[in-house]
Amino acid sequence: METIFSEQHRLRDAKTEFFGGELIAPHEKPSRAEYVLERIKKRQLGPVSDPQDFGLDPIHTIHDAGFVNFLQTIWGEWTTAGFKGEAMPTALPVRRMAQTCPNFVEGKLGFYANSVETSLTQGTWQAAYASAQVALTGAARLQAGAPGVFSLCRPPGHHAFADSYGGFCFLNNAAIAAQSLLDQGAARVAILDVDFHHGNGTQDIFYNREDVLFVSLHGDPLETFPYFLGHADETGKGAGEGYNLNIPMPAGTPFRIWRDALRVGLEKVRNFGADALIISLGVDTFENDPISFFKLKSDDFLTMGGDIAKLGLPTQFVMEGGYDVDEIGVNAVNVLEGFEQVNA
Ligand code: SP5
Ligand code: ZN
Repeated sequence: METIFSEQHRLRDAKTEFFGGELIAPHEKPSRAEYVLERIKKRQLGPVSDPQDFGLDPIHTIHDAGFVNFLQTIWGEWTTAGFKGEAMPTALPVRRMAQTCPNFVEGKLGFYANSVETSLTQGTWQAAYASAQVALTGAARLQAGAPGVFSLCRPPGHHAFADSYGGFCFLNNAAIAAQSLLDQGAARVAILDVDFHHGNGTQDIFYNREDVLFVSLHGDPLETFPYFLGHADETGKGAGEGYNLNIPMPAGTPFRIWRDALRVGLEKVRNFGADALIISLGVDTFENDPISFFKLKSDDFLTMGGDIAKLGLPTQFVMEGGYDVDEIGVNAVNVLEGFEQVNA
Protein backbone atom coordinates (compact mmCIF):
# COMPACT_ATOMS: atom_id res chain seq x y z
CA MET A 1 0.00 0.00 0.00
CA GLU A 2 1.20 3.49 -0.84
CA THR A 3 1.64 6.01 1.96
CA ILE A 4 1.26 9.76 1.46
CA PHE A 5 3.35 11.77 3.90
CA SER A 6 4.68 15.31 4.28
CA GLU A 7 7.71 16.33 6.35
CA GLN A 8 5.86 19.62 6.92
CA HIS A 9 4.06 17.92 9.81
CA ARG A 10 7.09 18.86 11.96
CA LEU A 11 5.98 22.51 11.80
CA ARG A 12 3.30 21.54 14.31
CA ASP A 13 5.50 21.28 17.38
CA ALA A 14 3.64 22.84 20.29
CA LYS A 15 5.38 23.10 23.63
CA THR A 16 2.22 23.09 25.74
CA GLU A 17 -1.03 21.20 26.19
CA PHE A 18 -3.46 22.23 28.92
CA PHE A 19 -4.01 19.03 30.93
CA GLY A 20 -5.18 18.54 34.51
CA GLY A 21 -4.70 22.23 35.28
CA GLU A 22 -1.07 22.17 34.12
CA LEU A 23 0.70 23.02 30.89
CA ILE A 24 2.39 19.78 29.91
CA ALA A 25 4.40 18.60 26.88
CA PRO A 26 1.77 17.73 24.23
CA HIS A 27 0.60 14.17 23.61
CA GLU A 28 0.24 15.07 19.93
CA LYS A 29 3.90 15.51 18.95
CA PRO A 30 6.08 15.10 15.84
CA SER A 31 7.61 11.77 16.94
CA ARG A 32 4.18 10.14 16.48
CA ALA A 33 4.40 10.43 12.70
CA GLU A 34 8.07 9.42 12.73
CA TYR A 35 7.30 6.17 14.56
CA VAL A 36 4.62 5.31 12.01
CA LEU A 37 6.91 6.12 9.09
CA GLU A 38 9.73 4.05 10.59
CA ARG A 39 7.44 1.05 10.92
CA ILE A 40 6.20 1.45 7.33
CA LYS A 41 9.79 1.27 6.14
CA LYS A 42 10.70 -1.62 8.41
CA ARG A 43 7.72 -3.67 7.19
CA GLN A 44 8.21 -2.55 3.57
CA LEU A 45 4.55 -1.66 3.33
CA GLY A 46 5.07 0.19 0.04
CA PRO A 47 6.23 3.49 -1.42
CA VAL A 48 6.08 6.74 0.55
CA SER A 49 5.11 9.76 -1.58
CA ASP A 50 4.90 13.50 -1.06
CA PRO A 51 1.48 15.10 -1.38
CA GLN A 52 0.39 17.17 -4.37
CA ASP A 53 -0.75 20.72 -3.61
CA PHE A 54 -4.45 21.16 -4.33
CA GLY A 55 -4.55 24.64 -2.82
CA LEU A 56 -7.18 26.17 -0.54
CA ASP A 57 -10.30 25.51 -2.62
CA PRO A 58 -10.92 21.95 -1.38
CA ILE A 59 -10.37 23.12 2.21
CA HIS A 60 -13.05 25.76 1.69
CA THR A 61 -15.55 23.10 0.58
CA ILE A 62 -15.61 22.00 4.25
CA HIS A 63 -14.38 24.92 6.33
CA ASP A 64 -15.80 28.39 6.98
CA ALA A 65 -13.74 31.15 5.33
CA GLY A 66 -13.50 33.19 8.55
CA PHE A 67 -12.18 30.13 10.38
CA VAL A 68 -9.56 29.37 7.73
CA ASN A 69 -8.44 33.01 7.84
CA PHE A 70 -8.26 32.77 11.65
CA LEU A 71 -5.95 29.74 11.46
CA GLN A 72 -3.72 31.56 8.98
CA THR A 73 -3.40 34.79 10.94
CA ILE A 74 -3.85 34.01 14.63
CA TRP A 75 -0.19 33.36 15.50
CA GLY A 76 0.86 36.73 14.10
CA GLU A 77 -1.90 38.51 16.02
CA TRP A 78 -1.00 36.68 19.21
CA THR A 79 2.67 37.68 19.09
CA THR A 80 1.76 41.25 18.08
CA ALA A 81 -0.43 41.42 21.19
CA GLY A 82 2.68 40.65 23.23
CA PHE A 83 1.60 37.37 24.83
CA LYS A 84 4.47 35.13 25.88
CA GLY A 85 3.03 31.62 25.86
CA GLU A 86 1.31 29.66 23.10
CA ALA A 87 -2.10 30.88 21.94
CA MET A 88 -5.12 29.66 23.90
CA PRO A 89 -8.49 31.19 24.77
CA THR A 90 -9.69 32.37 28.15
CA ALA A 91 -13.38 32.97 27.42
CA LEU A 92 -15.83 30.83 25.46
CA PRO A 93 -19.23 31.78 23.95
CA VAL A 94 -21.26 29.09 25.69
CA ARG A 95 -24.99 28.99 26.42
CA ARG A 96 -26.90 32.30 26.13
CA MET A 97 -23.82 34.34 25.15
CA ALA A 98 -23.59 36.25 21.87
CA GLN A 99 -22.19 34.14 19.05
CA THR A 100 -20.25 37.01 17.49
CA CYS A 101 -16.56 36.87 16.63
CA PRO A 102 -14.69 39.51 18.67
CA ASN A 103 -11.90 41.67 17.26
CA PHE A 104 -9.17 40.99 19.81
CA VAL A 105 -7.05 37.86 19.36
CA GLU A 106 -7.93 36.33 22.74
CA GLY A 107 -11.64 36.60 21.97
CA LYS A 108 -11.16 35.14 18.50
CA LEU A 109 -9.51 32.11 20.07
CA GLY A 110 -12.55 31.50 22.25
CA PHE A 111 -14.88 32.00 19.30
CA TYR A 112 -13.11 29.37 17.17
CA ALA A 113 -12.15 26.83 19.88
CA ASN A 114 -14.20 23.75 20.75
CA SER A 115 -11.73 22.62 23.41
CA VAL A 116 -8.83 24.44 25.03
CA GLU A 117 -6.09 21.84 25.57
CA THR A 118 -4.83 22.56 22.04
CA SER A 119 -2.55 25.60 21.81
CA LEU A 120 -1.97 27.43 18.55
CA THR A 121 1.67 28.03 17.64
CA GLN A 122 3.98 29.23 14.93
CA GLY A 123 3.82 26.71 12.07
CA THR A 124 0.49 25.17 13.07
CA TRP A 125 -1.31 26.49 9.99
CA GLN A 126 1.44 25.31 7.61
CA ALA A 127 1.40 21.81 9.13
CA ALA A 128 -2.41 21.61 9.12
CA TYR A 129 -2.49 22.76 5.49
CA ALA A 130 0.07 20.08 4.50
CA SER A 131 -1.90 17.45 6.43
CA ALA A 132 -5.03 18.33 4.44
CA GLN A 133 -3.03 17.99 1.20
CA VAL A 134 -1.87 14.54 2.36
CA ALA A 135 -5.56 13.61 2.73
CA LEU A 136 -6.49 15.09 -0.65
CA THR A 137 -3.65 13.26 -2.39
CA GLY A 138 -4.81 9.97 -0.85
CA ALA A 139 -8.33 10.63 -2.13
CA ALA A 140 -6.92 11.27 -5.61
CA ARG A 141 -5.20 7.87 -5.50
CA LEU A 142 -8.52 6.15 -4.75
CA GLN A 143 -10.11 8.12 -7.54
CA ALA A 144 -7.36 6.81 -9.84
CA GLY A 145 -8.23 3.22 -8.89
CA ALA A 146 -6.05 2.27 -5.92
CA PRO A 147 -7.77 -0.35 -3.71
CA GLY A 148 -6.17 1.12 -0.60
CA VAL A 149 -4.03 4.10 0.40
CA PHE A 150 -2.65 5.49 3.65
CA SER A 151 -2.70 9.23 4.30
CA LEU A 152 -0.25 9.65 7.16
CA CYS A 153 -1.83 12.90 8.30
CA ARG A 154 -0.43 14.93 11.16
CA PRO A 155 -1.85 16.98 12.81
CA PRO A 156 -5.04 14.88 13.02
CA GLY A 157 -8.44 16.17 11.92
CA HIS A 158 -11.59 14.52 13.26
CA HIS A 159 -12.22 17.03 16.10
CA ALA A 160 -12.13 19.97 13.67
CA PHE A 161 -15.60 21.32 12.82
CA ALA A 162 -16.41 23.53 9.83
CA ASP A 163 -15.64 26.54 12.03
CA SER A 164 -13.75 25.34 15.11
CA TYR A 165 -10.50 23.66 16.16
CA GLY A 166 -9.76 21.49 19.20
CA GLY A 167 -8.72 18.04 20.35
CA PHE A 168 -5.32 18.49 18.63
CA CYS A 169 -7.13 19.08 15.27
CA PHE A 170 -7.36 22.15 13.00
CA LEU A 171 -8.59 21.05 9.56
CA ASN A 172 -10.79 17.97 9.16
CA ASN A 173 -8.64 15.85 6.85
CA ALA A 174 -11.10 12.96 6.51
CA ALA A 175 -14.00 15.31 5.73
CA ILE A 176 -11.93 17.20 3.14
CA ALA A 177 -10.97 13.88 1.50
CA ALA A 178 -14.58 12.64 1.50
CA GLN A 179 -15.85 15.83 -0.13
CA SER A 180 -13.15 15.66 -2.79
CA LEU A 181 -14.20 12.09 -3.67
CA LEU A 182 -17.80 13.29 -4.05
CA ASP A 183 -16.68 16.25 -6.15
CA GLN A 184 -14.76 13.88 -8.41
CA GLY A 185 -17.84 11.75 -9.06
CA ALA A 186 -18.46 9.40 -6.14
CA ALA A 187 -22.17 9.30 -5.23
CA ARG A 188 -21.77 8.03 -1.67
CA VAL A 189 -18.80 8.00 0.70
CA ALA A 190 -18.70 6.33 4.12
CA ILE A 191 -16.43 7.47 6.95
CA LEU A 192 -15.74 4.90 9.66
CA ASP A 193 -14.01 6.47 12.66
CA VAL A 194 -12.16 3.93 14.82
CA ASP A 195 -10.22 6.48 16.91
CA PHE A 196 -10.88 6.09 20.65
CA HIS A 197 -12.52 9.53 20.72
CA HIS A 198 -15.81 10.37 19.03
CA GLY A 199 -15.26 12.17 15.72
CA ASN A 200 -17.35 15.15 16.75
CA GLY A 201 -16.14 17.45 13.97
CA THR A 202 -16.76 14.92 11.21
CA GLN A 203 -20.21 14.07 12.57
CA ASP A 204 -21.23 17.72 12.69
CA ILE A 205 -19.92 18.51 9.21
CA PHE A 206 -22.03 15.78 7.58
CA TYR A 207 -24.95 15.61 10.05
CA ASN A 208 -27.55 16.89 7.57
CA ARG A 209 -26.32 14.90 4.61
CA GLU A 210 -27.32 11.62 3.00
CA ASP A 211 -24.31 11.36 0.67
CA VAL A 212 -21.84 10.82 3.52
CA LEU A 213 -22.44 8.11 6.11
CA PHE A 214 -20.59 8.67 9.38
CA VAL A 215 -20.01 5.75 11.76
CA SER A 216 -17.98 6.17 14.97
CA LEU A 217 -16.86 3.64 17.60
CA HIS A 218 -15.61 5.41 20.72
CA GLY A 219 -15.40 5.87 24.46
CA ASP A 220 -18.76 6.93 25.95
CA PRO A 221 -18.73 10.75 25.85
CA LEU A 222 -20.35 10.85 29.29
CA GLU A 223 -16.99 9.59 30.55
CA THR A 224 -14.37 10.97 28.17
CA PHE A 225 -13.39 13.62 25.62
CA PRO A 226 -15.01 15.15 23.57
CA TYR A 227 -17.84 14.94 26.15
CA PHE A 228 -20.55 16.91 24.32
CA LEU A 229 -21.25 14.81 21.24
CA GLY A 230 -21.12 11.12 20.34
CA HIS A 231 -24.23 9.65 21.98
CA ALA A 232 -26.11 6.72 20.45
CA ASP A 233 -29.27 8.79 19.89
CA GLU A 234 -27.49 11.16 17.47
CA THR A 235 -28.65 9.63 14.19
CA GLY A 236 -28.57 12.56 11.73
CA LYS A 237 -30.95 15.38 10.88
CA GLY A 238 -33.23 16.26 7.95
CA ALA A 239 -32.02 14.55 4.80
CA GLY A 240 -29.17 13.16 6.93
CA GLU A 241 -31.50 11.25 9.29
CA GLY A 242 -30.26 7.67 9.51
CA TYR A 243 -26.83 8.48 8.09
CA ASN A 244 -25.02 8.90 11.41
CA LEU A 245 -24.25 5.97 13.71
CA ASN A 246 -22.53 6.30 17.08
CA ILE A 247 -21.45 3.28 19.10
CA PRO A 248 -20.19 4.52 22.49
CA MET A 249 -18.55 1.95 24.76
CA PRO A 250 -17.54 1.88 28.44
CA ALA A 251 -14.13 1.93 30.12
CA GLY A 252 -12.25 -1.35 29.89
CA THR A 253 -13.83 -2.47 26.59
CA PRO A 254 -11.72 -5.35 25.15
CA PHE A 255 -11.36 -6.18 21.45
CA ARG A 256 -13.94 -9.00 21.64
CA ILE A 257 -16.67 -6.45 22.42
CA TRP A 258 -15.15 -3.70 20.25
CA ARG A 259 -15.11 -6.10 17.29
CA ASP A 260 -18.86 -6.76 17.65
CA ALA A 261 -19.38 -3.01 17.37
CA LEU A 262 -17.12 -2.95 14.32
CA ARG A 263 -19.31 -5.63 12.70
CA VAL A 264 -22.37 -3.45 13.26
CA GLY A 265 -20.57 -0.44 11.80
CA LEU A 266 -19.32 -2.37 8.77
CA GLU A 267 -22.81 -3.75 8.13
CA LYS A 268 -24.16 -0.19 8.15
CA VAL A 269 -21.49 0.81 5.61
CA ARG A 270 -22.33 -2.21 3.42
CA ASN A 271 -26.05 -1.41 3.37
CA PHE A 272 -25.33 2.24 2.58
CA GLY A 273 -23.81 1.26 -0.76
CA ALA A 274 -20.70 3.42 -0.48
CA ASP A 275 -18.46 3.94 -3.50
CA ALA A 276 -15.49 4.52 -1.20
CA LEU A 277 -14.60 4.14 2.46
CA ILE A 278 -12.50 6.49 4.56
CA ILE A 279 -11.17 5.15 7.85
CA SER A 280 -10.38 7.75 10.50
CA LEU A 281 -7.53 5.67 11.88
CA GLY A 282 -6.79 6.44 15.50
CA VAL A 283 -4.93 3.77 17.45
CA ASP A 284 -5.59 5.32 20.86
CA THR A 285 -7.87 2.30 21.50
CA PHE A 286 -4.61 0.52 22.49
CA GLU A 287 -4.48 -0.87 26.03
CA ASN A 288 -1.49 1.29 27.01
CA ASP A 289 -2.67 4.56 25.52
CA PRO A 290 -2.06 7.30 28.11
CA ILE A 291 -5.35 9.22 27.63
CA SER A 292 -7.84 6.47 26.71
CA PHE A 293 -9.62 3.50 28.30
CA PHE A 294 -10.11 0.68 25.79
CA LYS A 295 -8.04 -2.52 25.94
CA LEU A 296 -7.02 -3.41 22.38
CA LYS A 297 -3.74 -5.31 21.94
CA SER A 298 -1.30 -4.93 19.07
CA ASP A 299 -2.46 -8.12 17.29
CA ASP A 300 -6.05 -6.90 17.42
CA PHE A 301 -5.15 -4.14 14.98
CA LEU A 302 -4.25 -6.77 12.36
CA THR A 303 -7.67 -8.36 12.79
CA MET A 304 -9.30 -4.94 12.54
CA GLY A 305 -7.63 -4.30 9.19
CA GLY A 306 -8.75 -7.69 7.89
CA ASP A 307 -12.36 -7.10 8.95
CA ILE A 308 -12.35 -3.74 7.14
CA ALA A 309 -10.85 -5.28 3.99
CA LYS A 310 -13.65 -7.86 3.75
CA LEU A 311 -16.04 -5.07 2.74
CA GLY A 312 -14.16 -4.95 -0.55
CA LEU A 313 -14.41 -1.16 -0.90
CA PRO A 314 -11.70 1.23 -2.11
CA THR A 315 -10.37 2.37 1.26
CA GLN A 316 -8.41 5.42 2.35
CA PHE A 317 -6.87 5.28 5.82
CA VAL A 318 -6.42 8.74 7.35
CA MET A 319 -4.25 8.96 10.48
CA GLU A 320 -5.93 10.44 13.56
CA GLY A 321 -4.89 9.82 17.21
CA GLY A 322 -2.78 7.34 19.17
CA TYR A 323 -0.41 8.45 21.91
CA ASP A 324 1.59 5.51 23.21
CA VAL A 325 4.32 6.56 20.83
CA ASP A 326 6.45 3.42 21.22
CA GLU A 327 3.61 1.31 19.84
CA ILE A 328 1.76 3.71 17.55
CA GLY A 329 3.82 2.60 14.56
CA VAL A 330 3.22 -1.09 15.14
CA ASN A 331 -0.49 -0.63 15.81
CA ALA A 332 -1.23 1.67 12.87
CA VAL A 333 0.76 -0.40 10.39
CA ASN A 334 -0.84 -3.59 11.73
CA VAL A 335 -4.22 -2.27 10.56
CA LEU A 336 -2.77 -1.63 7.10
CA GLU A 337 -1.06 -5.03 6.95
CA GLY A 338 -4.22 -6.77 8.10
CA PHE A 339 -6.09 -4.98 5.31
CA GLU A 340 -3.51 -5.98 2.70
CA GLN A 341 -3.41 -9.64 3.77
CA VAL A 342 -7.10 -9.96 2.91
CA ASN A 343 -6.81 -7.91 -0.28
CA ALA A 344 -3.72 -9.79 -1.54
C1 SP5 B 1 -7.13 13.18 17.68
C2 SP5 B 1 -7.31 12.84 19.13
O1 SP5 B 1 -7.16 11.68 19.52
N1 SP5 B 1 -7.57 13.86 19.97
C3 SP5 B 1 -7.76 13.64 21.36
C4 SP5 B 1 -7.80 14.92 22.13
C5 SP5 B 1 -7.97 14.67 23.59
N2 SP5 B 1 -7.77 15.86 24.32
C6 SP5 B 1 -8.28 15.92 25.66
C7 SP5 B 1 -7.61 14.94 26.53
C8 SP5 B 1 -8.15 14.98 27.93
C9 SP5 B 1 -7.58 13.77 28.58
N3 SP5 B 1 -8.09 13.48 29.86
C10 SP5 B 1 -7.46 12.23 30.22
C11 SP5 B 1 -7.78 11.68 31.55
C12 SP5 B 1 -6.91 10.45 31.67
N4 SP5 B 1 -7.19 9.75 32.89
ZN1 ZN C 1 -8.37 10.09 19.71
